[in-house]
Amino acid sequence: MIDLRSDTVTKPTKKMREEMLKSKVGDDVYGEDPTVNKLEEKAAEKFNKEDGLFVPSGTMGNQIAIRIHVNPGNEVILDSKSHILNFEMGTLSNFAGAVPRQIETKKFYLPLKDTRKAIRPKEYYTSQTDLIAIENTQNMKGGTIYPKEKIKELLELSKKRDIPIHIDGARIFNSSVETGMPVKEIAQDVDSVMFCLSKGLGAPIGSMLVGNEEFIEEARIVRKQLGGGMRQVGILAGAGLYALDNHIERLEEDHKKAKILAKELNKIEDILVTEPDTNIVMMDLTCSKLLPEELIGRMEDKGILAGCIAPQKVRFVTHLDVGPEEVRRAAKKIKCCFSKEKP
Ligand code: TLP
Repeated sequence: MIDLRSDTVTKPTKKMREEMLKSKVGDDVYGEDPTVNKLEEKAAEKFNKEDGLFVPSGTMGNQIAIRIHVNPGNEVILDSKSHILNFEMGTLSNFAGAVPRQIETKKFYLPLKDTRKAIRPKEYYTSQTDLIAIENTQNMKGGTIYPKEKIKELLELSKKRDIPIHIDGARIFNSSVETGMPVKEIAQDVDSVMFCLSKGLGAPIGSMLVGNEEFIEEARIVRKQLGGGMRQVGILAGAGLYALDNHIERLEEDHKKAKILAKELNKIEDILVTEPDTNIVMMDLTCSKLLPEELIGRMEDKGILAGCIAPQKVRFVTHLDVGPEEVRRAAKKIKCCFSKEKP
């Protein structure tokens, strides 16, 4: 099977497993796991933030941040296509008591004017806006990079109106590698960032939260409330450290593979595939006779896995475990799935 459902499917490499095996461990709830401590320091350093926290998943990282930034009943401004809103099971409302104020936009950023309008007035009888959450790269928008100048605009607004900004940076290293901008620059002055070790970076489990000391101190408490306090978890932190040391630059290869795939798929009639910024290729089937579910079934019969994460759209994600030749092979087979007769 050529698995292009997500970059979450990557398996730890032999070298990563060796590193995991060597990792020193301790009880992290007591703060005694040396490998976790090292990983948290390293993450904070990379982002030029005061501190970091290892969390089991990206969802938990985002939700901890929302819980800290937002008072129950208050609002978080986010894109209507954001992962936080669409794929985190309503946890922002269920756990943090936050009200989503979503902005519908076809752009690859939150337009300043719309964001300003979405901020609630400072009246005691309305919910207040406590957070702006952005995503970089943007999953449902085909792995697009959130433009740095647009983050700057939001930061000015956020300072003026005293509203923190959180980045769901599950794939922020893809954005960094593609733009050549270090993550500390992308996330400069932003209040908190979550990034995933378990996606393109290839670790089996784990995400990180970074922010100031006070934020991370609170995050540690909220993580424990959620049952996310882990014990001898250095074996996983070891994988994370290995990923940060060895798997960042190689993300460029995933982007190249995505471009190859997109170019080939674009030759198919009646479908639309835009040139990917990073490692996510979105195929729009609106004008095709084939339904996404049908295509997915046909592809599966030919040994190719992909996902349908939005209406009329099929998503392909390139990653560490799929080489360029496999991607080319996949493209050929996918093309056959569009021939009139069921292949
Ligand atoms: N995304 C997964 C699915 O949930 C859709 C994927 O396959 O892409 N933020 C963003 C932008 C994400 O894409 C994801 C995972 C998360 C947060 C959550 O991370 P996990 O899966 O570790 O909870």
